[in-house]
Amino acid sequence: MKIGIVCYPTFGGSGVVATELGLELSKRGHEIHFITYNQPVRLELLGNNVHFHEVNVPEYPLFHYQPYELALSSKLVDMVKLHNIEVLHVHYAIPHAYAAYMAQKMLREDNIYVPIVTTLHGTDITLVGSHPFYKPAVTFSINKSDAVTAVSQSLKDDTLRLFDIKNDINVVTNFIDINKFNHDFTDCQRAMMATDDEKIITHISNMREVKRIPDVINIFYNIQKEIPAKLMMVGEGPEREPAERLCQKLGISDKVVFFGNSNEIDRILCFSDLFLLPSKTESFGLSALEAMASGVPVISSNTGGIPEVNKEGFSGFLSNVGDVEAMSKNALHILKSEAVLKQFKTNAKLQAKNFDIHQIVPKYEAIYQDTLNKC
Ligand code: GMT
Repeated sequence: MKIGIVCYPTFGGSGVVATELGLELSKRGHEIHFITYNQPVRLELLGNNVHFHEVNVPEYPLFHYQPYELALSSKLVDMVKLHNIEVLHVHYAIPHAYAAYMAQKMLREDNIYVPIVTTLHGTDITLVGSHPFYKPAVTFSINKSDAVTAVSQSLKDDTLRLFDIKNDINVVTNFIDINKFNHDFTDCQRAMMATDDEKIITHISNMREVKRIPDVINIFYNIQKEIPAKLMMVGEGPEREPAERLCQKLGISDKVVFFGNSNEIDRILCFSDLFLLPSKTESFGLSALEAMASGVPVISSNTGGIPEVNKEGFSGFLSNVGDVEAMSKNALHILKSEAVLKQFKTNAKLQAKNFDIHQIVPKYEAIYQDTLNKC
């Protein structure tokens, strides 16, 4: 199939999922066209069946806001015509499904029908979508898609609760290429980050308020009071600076490393002992899955789709949002005993295998085929 993929090309989970999906589909013989405003961050290899088409938004002083959706719709029309794209897979209802619908209507004028598959990732539903201002556009975009998927059962339930949805929603969970994370790096740089007796705790996110960054710092503060430990903070976002100030205030700055955005998540996870994800909400929690695939147990909140990913008492522990004390206690339970830590590391890897890319991607292929059969 010739498949157009529209996503946010940033470090966020939805962009990562869209990119990994496109790459895997290309390996399976499909021709993939990424259509977005920047080359997706994890898209390193362009080749015969992987193409990137940049959406340019011309700057007109007349416009107070430059119309990205309009530029995207026009680009989609042009690319569908030029490359005979058969299916558009858009990640996020707004603005991507919305723009794709406009493209679909324009293409209809030339008797071309291209089905739209929309994947919901969470932020558009739980945070942005539920804002009354966007509700009509989100509802419309979902209902007008030819197929809709959600990355967890919890996100599907939230969508049905918050919006008046007439379409079926298929749960197709996020996935991971286990082999990519099954590393035995000969150059795993643990020794550069910590001494042998120190445990390494890691958090990866775009450091927005929803990630509850102060909880990450406070959990680590409690951990390091009892055992030697270091904290690796990976990612950029508005909560980074306040977090650095909190570390200073608590007197733990020398034990916390802020990396900024990284394309080498696997290299950081390879020396991590524990992953923290105390978010206020997560439709899925891809970073937790990436940690588990690297054999890193997860201490998380029990909200949204996280319980579908992290299994209580097996791959880690889950607590109520904001319960820093319980999360610290559980973290110490895992970290204090080498035997317990070893068991949780093994379990984390086992749990991650349930989300193997090779089991999940055929589900998308079946959905694409189904929409084509209905054309
Ligand atoms: O919240 C983020 O880190 C970014 C956001 C995104 O749009 O990329 O992540 C959402 O989609 C990911 C991939 O499906 C999920 O793993 C995240 O849980 C989800 N974030 C939220 O629901 C807050």
